[in-house]
Amino acid sequence: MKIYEGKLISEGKKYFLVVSRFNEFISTKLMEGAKDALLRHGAQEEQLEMAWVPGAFEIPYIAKKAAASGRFNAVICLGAIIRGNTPHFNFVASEAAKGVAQAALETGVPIIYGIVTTDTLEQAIERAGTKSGNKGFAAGLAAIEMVNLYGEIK
Ligand code: INI
Repeated sequence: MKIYEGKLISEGKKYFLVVSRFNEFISTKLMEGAKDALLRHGAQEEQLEMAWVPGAFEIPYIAKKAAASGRFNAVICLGAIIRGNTPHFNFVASEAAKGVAQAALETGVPIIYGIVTTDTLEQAIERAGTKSGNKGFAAGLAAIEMVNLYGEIK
């Protein structure tokens, strides 16, 4: 059986990061984590571009535009959706997840979902470089793997 696996080499590939400004304290840490993963696996700073969007709800719109431009091997979506006292959280979280998945399927470009969805601010902090690692770093690794895997399957 032939098995396909994406290598963790980001050299020569271009990445676009979409980062939400809402809960910017968390999303900046996720962005730094993703960048760290890309650079430490061989990417050069010049291969990276990023955009700030107001909130996670707006992420899919810009992720799709970046993916459809054909200039990037992968798009990485980063943000933090933290539960509040109203149902707003549910709408933002489900639209962000649905929109990112839809953008990836429609463009055929790997679009990585690095948006943390948590019940509390503490849980978000835990996922932004403390107790539970940095989900941005994990999203960066997933992007590298998907780009290489995508290139493997002819
Ligand atoms: N945006 C987030 O990125 N995280 C959140 O936790 C959040 N909550 O809970 O409200 C949030 N809301 C803003 C939303 O993404 C849009 O920017 C806004 O509704 C304008 O369209």
